[in-house]
Amino acid sequence: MQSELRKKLLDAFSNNQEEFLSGQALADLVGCSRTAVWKHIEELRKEGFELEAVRRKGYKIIKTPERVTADEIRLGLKTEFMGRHIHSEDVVDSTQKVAQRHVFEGAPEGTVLIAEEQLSGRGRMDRKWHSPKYTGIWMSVILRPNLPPAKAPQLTLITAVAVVQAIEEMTGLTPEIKWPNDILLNGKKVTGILTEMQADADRIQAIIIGIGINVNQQEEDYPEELQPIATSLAIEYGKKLERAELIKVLLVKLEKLYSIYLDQGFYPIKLLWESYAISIGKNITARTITGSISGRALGITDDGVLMIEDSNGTIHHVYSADIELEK
Ligand code: BT5
Repeated sequence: MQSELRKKLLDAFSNNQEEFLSGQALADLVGCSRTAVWKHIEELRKEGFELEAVRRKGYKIIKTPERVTADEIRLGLKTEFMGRHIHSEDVVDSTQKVAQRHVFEGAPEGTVLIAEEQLSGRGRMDRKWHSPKYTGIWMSVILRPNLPPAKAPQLTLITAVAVVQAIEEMTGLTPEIKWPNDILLNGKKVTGILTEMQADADRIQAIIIGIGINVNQQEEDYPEELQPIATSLAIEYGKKLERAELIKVLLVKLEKLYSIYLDQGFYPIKLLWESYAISIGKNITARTITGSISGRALGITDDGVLMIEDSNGTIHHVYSADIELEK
């Protein structure tokens, strides 16, 4: 009933786009009281609609929220399985959590969960991921590769290459990858990837790849502590982007790279990954849970593990860490 009223209200605005509609006119068109109209207008505002209100003239919608719906993504999506099952929600705690529920219910490979806003978006080690409404791409992809759990980190690297290629195609900008999961433009983070796994001792049951892309934020949209380290495509490219379009391009790239990986192994991906990586050949410090290792980043192994050579010539294999580049 409520949504029926909302639909009628939106129809009334759509059919009279150039005009202001008074509360009474809207109430007549929709068939409800003026108080009900007013309540729905407040709801629309909360959803991101901008309405101009002029005394004695009424209301006019001047801007609609830039929603991304599952239907919009399905329309013209050129993939075989990636994103063929897609669920979009307005507000979630974390798309990773929503994905976990779908995994549990048997969601097929390539299932995608997206949300307009995350209230508890997370990064690695339970760090927070800032995910404000309508500006970014907050999505999780479910994969079910028939692989041993040790291979899971490779999926982060495959995804990073797919994101870089998608951004390249949409903007002409070439982001850089900072091992293992940061994608940077002009040294600031534009995308973070979080790979989580459900596995038996020797087989992966499901991998959930969380991808957070800052698309249309402006600098002031970030909390102060993120402003020096975070950026968005709109900031770097100078123009807002259609998020649905970027998602579609990304799903195509991801499907392609993932299929290459399943057919030919990690080597072709490794070559691509290294061509976009900033840390290779540089002096870096890797902070791991057990301590720090400083030295020269040699590259990644065929399994996606980072190799660092310290000043004694010892080569360390790093599976998980935060990387700092030496200036
Ligand atoms: C990551 O973690 O970079 C992984 C982020 C994954 C987010 C996606 S969104 C969809 C899915 N659902 C989720 O709940 N998560 C995934 P990490 O490397 O730990 O980096 C986290 C750090 O990045 C934070 O501690 C901040 O310093 C910084 N940060 C937080 N929000 C940011 C943002 N929007 N842009 C850039 N940096 C951010």
